[in-house]
Amino acid sequence: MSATGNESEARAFFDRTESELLALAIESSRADWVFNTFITPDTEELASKASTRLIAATVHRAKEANRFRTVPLPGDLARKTRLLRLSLPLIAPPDLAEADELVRTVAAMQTTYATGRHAPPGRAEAVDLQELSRILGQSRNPVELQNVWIGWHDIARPMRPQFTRYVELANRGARELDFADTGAMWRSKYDMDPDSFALEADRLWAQVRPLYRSLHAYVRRRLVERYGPELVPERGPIPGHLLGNMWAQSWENLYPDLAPPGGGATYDLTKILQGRHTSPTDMVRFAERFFVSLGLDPLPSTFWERSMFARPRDREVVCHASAWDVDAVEDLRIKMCIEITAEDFHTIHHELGHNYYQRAYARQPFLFRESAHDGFHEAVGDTIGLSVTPEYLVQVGLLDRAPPPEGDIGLLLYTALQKIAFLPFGLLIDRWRWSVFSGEYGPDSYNRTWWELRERYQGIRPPVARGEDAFDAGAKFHVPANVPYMRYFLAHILQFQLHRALAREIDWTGPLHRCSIYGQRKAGKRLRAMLEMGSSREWPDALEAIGGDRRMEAAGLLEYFAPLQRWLDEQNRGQPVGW
Ligand code: X8Z
Ligand code: ZN
Repeated sequence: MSATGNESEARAFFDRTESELLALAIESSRADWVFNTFITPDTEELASKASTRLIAATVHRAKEANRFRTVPLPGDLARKTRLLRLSLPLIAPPDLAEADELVRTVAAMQTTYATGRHAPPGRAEAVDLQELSRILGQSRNPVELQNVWIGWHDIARPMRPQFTRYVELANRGARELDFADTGAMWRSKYDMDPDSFALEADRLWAQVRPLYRSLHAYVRRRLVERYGPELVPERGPIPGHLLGNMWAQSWENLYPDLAPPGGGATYDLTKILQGRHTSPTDMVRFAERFFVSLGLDPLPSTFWERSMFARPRDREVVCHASAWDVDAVEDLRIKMCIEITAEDFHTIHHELGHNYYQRAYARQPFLFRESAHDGFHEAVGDTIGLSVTPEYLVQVGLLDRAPPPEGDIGLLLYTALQKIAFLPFGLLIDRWRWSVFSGEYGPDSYNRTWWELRERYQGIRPPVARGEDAFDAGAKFHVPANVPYMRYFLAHILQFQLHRALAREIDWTGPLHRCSIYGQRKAGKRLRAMLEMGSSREWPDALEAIGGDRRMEAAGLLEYFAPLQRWLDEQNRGQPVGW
């Protein structure tokens, strides 16, 4: 067949396929929304059914599209041929019973996670993850912390056999589409071969690892002072229940204990928001106004009518924050159990970043309604969050006066506890899952290997010995929910790269951590150009559209934290670093 024959055949095929998959994706999204905001056996079943239908159709069409893989096609069609088989994070086996079992298993694990409860010491009734997280963030009583940590991690025990079966069936699905396993499928989404991507992640980690080790050493020393060397080894890994977060993935709740002596007079955004009786809706309005200040449109009225901002009292929901574009055009929503805290203020910006991305690429064909790669999706809202500077808070009336630059080490330390502490965690979740999917880590060593990686990358250990009867990876949302995690590692590096690119766009000459693009239409235009591309081009093109670079690099991050790195080096002089 002639090239033009291939081209017109392929074009007709993708037109048909995209409208078919769009309809199924919307159906699945609606069912999933109802499941996520009203968990019952019925909604679990309906959501599973709709998801199974979408997966089956995607597999069917992806196999048909195999015939285009070896013929020359114009750029857009060649790209669609590549993206179709990568469009879902879960592929089911062809056998209908097995497909059904796989999708139901994932839904069941999600329900277990979302409905997990534990009664902390001295409390008669069991409480949810939010309440347990509050205790973990605020208590400094190691007995209570350990109890709450174990209580939550134990909710994942029953997932172990389900997870084992899920790995088996998901791999069977991925092989149907010619991937070695589900991990290889996840790693194939970055416009390079899966092995090169693994090396790329390592390359980025090597750039930021020294800063993480410095932060770890400083934090460990302060924790030794608080809890004593019996609990916190002076040269070893830190017990994970003492870092202010259930997964030790970000440590900003420890800030009051860690603030630079004398120089840490910053401000407490949580106190400010609570003092002003800010409502969840007010918090979302702040974030929306930021995007609008860049020249983007206000959110549609349906966003305010259909979003879920608070945990309902009368039903089980998935509280883990997420952003939705239910009709893949205008029906944007977020689902969050908002608390009036600085942490949730940032998470709201994160979620609206997703919504604004979704809306910007809504005019692309269905298969390009995605981010450049998934790290970009996770980075956009966080990039805006980096512009929540003291000067910005003054501008929007949340702060009377910006603190003097002497307080900047405090500010940087706070941000590092949020974002530098996160990096090894962001990396290791999928380092672990890739090895699980490849069969290198089997069910008989799930927990041992999990803790080996936690220790190697993060330098933390569990509060008590955890055997193979536990399934501690399952106590983190994205594992039972089958959400790939490397995207967050990438986003934590990329957001500084994007922030620096936008700072340059507005000719910013001050320190990066004091730069806010609030109200800067010129920066908004750049951002928008990148967002509107969706996944129509390879991600280096998107990166170039915003800042000129074609590679992901940690240079922006390292520049942002350079003053803190110097300060940490001084603090750590003569002290043990590493574990
Ligand atoms: O899951 C999220 C977002 C939704 S995409 C709230 N994040 C990761 C997490 O909570 O573990 C954002 C940062 C990392
Ligand atoms: Zn996100």
